[in-house]
Parts: sequence; C-alpha cells; structure tokens
Amino acid sequence: MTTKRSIAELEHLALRMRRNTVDICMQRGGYAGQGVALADVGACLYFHEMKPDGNGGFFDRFVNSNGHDAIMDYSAFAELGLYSIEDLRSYNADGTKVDMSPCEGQRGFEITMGSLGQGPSQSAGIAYGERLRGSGKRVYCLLSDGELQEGNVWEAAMFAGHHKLGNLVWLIDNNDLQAGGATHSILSVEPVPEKFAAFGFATRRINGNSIPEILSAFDFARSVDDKPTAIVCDTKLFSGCDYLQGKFPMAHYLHADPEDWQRGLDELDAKLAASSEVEMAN
Ligand SMILES: Cc1ncc(C[n+]2csc(CCOP(=O)(O)OP(=O)(O)O)c2C)c(N)n1
Repeated sequence: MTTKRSIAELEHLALRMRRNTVDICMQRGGYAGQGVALADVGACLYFHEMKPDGNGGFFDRFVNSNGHDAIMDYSAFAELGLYSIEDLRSYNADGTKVDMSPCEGQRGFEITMGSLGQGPSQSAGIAYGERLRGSGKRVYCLLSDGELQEGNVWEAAMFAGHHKLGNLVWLIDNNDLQAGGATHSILSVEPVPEKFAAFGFATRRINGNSIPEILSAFDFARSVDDKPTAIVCDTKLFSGCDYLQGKFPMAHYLHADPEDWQRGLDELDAKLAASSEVEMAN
C-alpha cells in the first residue's frame, strides 16, 4: 500500500481513512473533525508522496506537530497494517497503547507530540541533518493554524529559510479553528503564504480537501531545491462527511451521541460503496 496511487485510488483511500477516524473516535470520543478533514492530505502523503523504505515504513520522514492530529496518522496506519483497527479502537481508553497525543518511540511517530509548536523546529533540524548526511530524504511536517501563533514556529521558519532547506515541506492545516473558536477572531494568522514567503519559503495555497491540488502542490515542492516549501492547506472540519460537518462545524473535540456517530459512519459507508465501483473501473 505504499506505492504511488492514482487520484481515484487516493480518493478511495481518503474515504477509508475518514471511515477509520469515525470508527475509532465513536468508541469514546476524540478529534474526529480533524481526522476526517485531514484524510485527503494524509492519503496523498502516506500513499503517494513519501517514498517507502521497502520494510513497511518510509524512507522519507514525517513529523506531525499537532498531537491531536495523530488521529489522521492512525486512520492511515490501519490501511498500512501498522496497527489493527481493533487496537485503534482503544484510542482514548485508560491504559491504551494508541495515545491521543503519541510520544517518540510509539510506532509510526517521529516526535513526542502534545505540546504544540514543537514540530516545525524538529522537522527543520531533521531536514538540516539529512541534508548534511546527503541522504536524499525529504522531510514533511504537518502543523496547524493555531500553532502559527507560537514564536517557536517562526524561529524554525527563519532557520529553514536561512539554510535554504529544499528537502523540507511544511503543510499548514489552515482550518480557521483553534480550541477556543475561530482563529481569525482570536488571533489572526493571515496572510499565511505571505508570512512564509517573507521567511524565505516557496509557497502554495490550496484547497486541502482537493486531492488533485494537494498532488500538484507536492510536485511544486519537489521542483524547488533551494528553499523550503510551505503548502497552506485550507481545510474544513469534517470535510467529506456532510452529516457530522453540518451538525458539529466547530467541534474541536467531539463527544457525540451514538446515533450521530452512526449517521456519520453510514454516510461514509454509502460513499465507500459507490467509490469501490469507481475504483474497479480504473
Ligand atoms: C504549547 C501548547 N499550548 C496549549 C495547548 C492546548 N491546546 C490543545 S489544542 C489547542 C488549540 C488547537 O488549535 P489548532 O492547533 O489550530 O488545532 P485544530 O483547531 O486544527 O484542531 C490548544 C491551545 C497545547 N497542547 N500546547
């Protein structure tokens, strides 16, 4: 499951990832809106962009900065066979091995997550090290718009721009949401691409729920070897699951009634059934 995929295959995988997110979170609640919304970026990253290492892992490196976005990784890991869906259903349970905010050393994760704003500097350091080694590895970091309010992010941006880290790609999940409400009303981070350009990044702003746009932004990043790239992904919470999106558009953390979870799952199952037909035709 780690070779380059067609757009139809990636859309199908993103649907499966959305279903995995709802399946995992409906057990005890969780960061379902982010997992569902990040499925398109995650599918492109895990199933198309990052080079596999031939041993079930990846040659390239991915730092997910935002602890609660680990749900996106889990939804992909279920497809990659890194974790079973049964194990993932213990997410958010006492004593679980699949933490909501994973730590370094947990299978599939590069860094200790949970304290926001740490991924950018760690990914920049990793990219610098990989370049010194001449390894050819590319380094990806997913961060959130809320994290852009932290000074450490901009220290890392200054470092990455100064060192012209062409092997580094930051994906900003620009969903205009943070824990306390809409980012634009709490502390605006816009204009995001212009800010990164001022720090020496090549930039693209895309619809982060469009697989063709995500793939084209990754191609653009590969074409730039003398600058890091910031891909600003405009996403919407729960994008791709109309029922949950309509009912919980601002749910930073979702603890819903069983009927609501089930309606979300049923919608995704219906879309998956239709998508399998599309996939067969390709
Ligand atoms: C350094 C730090 N400060 C505060 C928090 C508490 N916290 C958890 S989530 C969150 C806001 C999340 O907003 P954003 O990162 O944009 O995430 P999204 O809305 O996309 O889930 C905050 C402040 C934290 N985890 N780390």
